[in-house]
Amino acid sequence: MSNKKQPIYMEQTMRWYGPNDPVKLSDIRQSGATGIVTALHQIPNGEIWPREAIKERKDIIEAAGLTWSVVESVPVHENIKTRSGNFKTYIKNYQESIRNLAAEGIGTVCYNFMPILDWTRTNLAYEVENGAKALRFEMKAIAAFDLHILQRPGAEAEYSESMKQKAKAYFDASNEEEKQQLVNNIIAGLPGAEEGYSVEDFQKALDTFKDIDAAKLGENLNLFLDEIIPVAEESKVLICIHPDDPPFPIFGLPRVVSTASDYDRILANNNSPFNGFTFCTGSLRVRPDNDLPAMVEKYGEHIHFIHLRSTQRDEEGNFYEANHMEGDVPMADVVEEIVKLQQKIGKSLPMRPDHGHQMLDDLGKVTNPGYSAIGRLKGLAELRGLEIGIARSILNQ
Ligand code: DNO
Repeated sequence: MSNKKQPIYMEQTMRWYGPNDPVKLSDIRQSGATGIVTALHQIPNGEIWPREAIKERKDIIEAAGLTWSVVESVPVHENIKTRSGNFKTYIKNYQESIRNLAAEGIGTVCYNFMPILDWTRTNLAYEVENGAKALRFEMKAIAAFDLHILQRPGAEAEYSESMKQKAKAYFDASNEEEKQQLVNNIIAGLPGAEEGYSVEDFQKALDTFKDIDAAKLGENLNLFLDEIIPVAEESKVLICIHPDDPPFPIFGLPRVVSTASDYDRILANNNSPFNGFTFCTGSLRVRPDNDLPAMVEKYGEHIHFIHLRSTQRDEEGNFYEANHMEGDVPMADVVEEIVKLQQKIGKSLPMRPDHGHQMLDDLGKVTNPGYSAIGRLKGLAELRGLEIGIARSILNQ
């Protein structure tokens, strides 16, 4: 026994939305997680995160016996994505927030570069076959919103005839309350999204991207990183971009972090070890062309943070969030690559079990969609066991 090598395991973390989260730090502690992933959601997008506010939040986390491991997210202001308005000030503010986080000892920052909307789902209570509830993305619901509620100019040309028919049927069969629910689900802002919109404001926000295609947005991301990564290096803060969710264009908006070639482009611009990725398996695997174990192997040294969850897709682009060990994500293969990576780099990577079904007692509670306690606890328990089993079998044969 004694001559067995001690494997390096992932750092188990959970997302916490701050003092108003119905899932308390004490609940998270009981899950066995040791790290917290959170953000100062009260600070308006674009403003500097003051050192005192960071310290105050960190103290609350530490008083609960936990560590603030990762910031998810310091949001990127829309003006930075379009390089318009006050973008220069917002970039300076972002640099300052990184320095302030570093000064408080927080060394990993997640962000995304999705225009206007953060993650998008159409149904937040899709009942799976055992009665638990999952998050779902349905193409015909997106098209119904786009064509019949938003009535976005040019949208007609972006859907096939059969999708247009399905969208019309879906819209006609929905009552007012259901239509309102759909609007809220799509544009009011899911947990963690720092912006919410009315239908009118949403169209105005879309208009700000009318001259920005994927090439331009990719360039704007590079220009942002040109200014952020040197500060990250100086402050020793790992910066990690979350993939697009879903990883294909919606509402005519460009996407720049959906595939391995997007990863290549980001690293070709700046290959610093501080420039990296939040490897979100559930988001990436909505595209069948993303080979997740191969991506861990290839980009491993730039993977600074891991979201483990699964999705189940169909040919039309619909998907729902499957149990962590089911669906299209080959979870055991992914975890095996992560185990190998950690031994290779000699470092434990922070991981959170992403989302989870609303189940058991949580079905009767008000929860943040995707972030109820029990579903994530189940995910974490399964992932922890999977990792231990794999590490033992590949490292101690
Ligand atoms: C959803 C999350 C995203 C993510 C951001 C990162 O559950 O994974 O909201 O936090 O896109 O900036």
